[in-house]
Amino acid sequence: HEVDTPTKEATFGMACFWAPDCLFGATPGVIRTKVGYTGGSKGTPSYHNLSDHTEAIHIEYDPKEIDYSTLLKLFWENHNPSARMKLQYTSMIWYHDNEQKELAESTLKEQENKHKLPIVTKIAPASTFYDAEDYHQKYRLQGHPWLCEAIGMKSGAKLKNSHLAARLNGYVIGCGGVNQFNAEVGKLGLDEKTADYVRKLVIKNEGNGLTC
Ligand code: MHO
Repeated sequence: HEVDTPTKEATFGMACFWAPDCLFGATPGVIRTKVGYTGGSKGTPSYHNLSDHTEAIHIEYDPKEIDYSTLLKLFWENHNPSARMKLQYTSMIWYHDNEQKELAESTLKEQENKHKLPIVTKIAPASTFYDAEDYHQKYRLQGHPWLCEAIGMKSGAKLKNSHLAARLNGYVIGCGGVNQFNAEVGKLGLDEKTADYVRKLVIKNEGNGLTC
């Protein structure tokens, strides 16, 4: 089941991009996610040759269902903005408009008041986003070949642009939790066997937190 609705974009750097792909993928109001590289000045980065780019999550969200402040809250709560990491894993907010810029700046100030350690997060305008290799897209979902086959998405390219794949990529590691899964499963258009397969994983992994 795919969703065709007007969306807005959000882009964050939160260290290894597999984890936020799961987190945001299972967040209500998020329509699609993809992982990639951005923020640098040199063209065509790849996983083994990032040059001056950073791993990033790109989110398409429905502004009628979720606002940017909620996405920012998830951003701050789900990585360590004080960790001094190499550029590949640095904490970043790339804003897409002035409203996002202002919200990012005001939440950064809040974080500075809350944390003892300095916040290293940088805020910058969004620039070219280079999609990561297909094998990085919906990485946790790709760890379940039977499930990918069952939803007819064996290729990373299909997974990358799919609402259903974004959701399942979160659910397989327990993001969203079983109550949300049960409330939403009817809309996802899964057959019974596939729904049961995913539900078992949500129950098993709920509360485990994000893994990378
Ligand atoms: N833990 C993973 C990180 C990969 S991430 C997409 C690894 O060590 O390969 O950077």
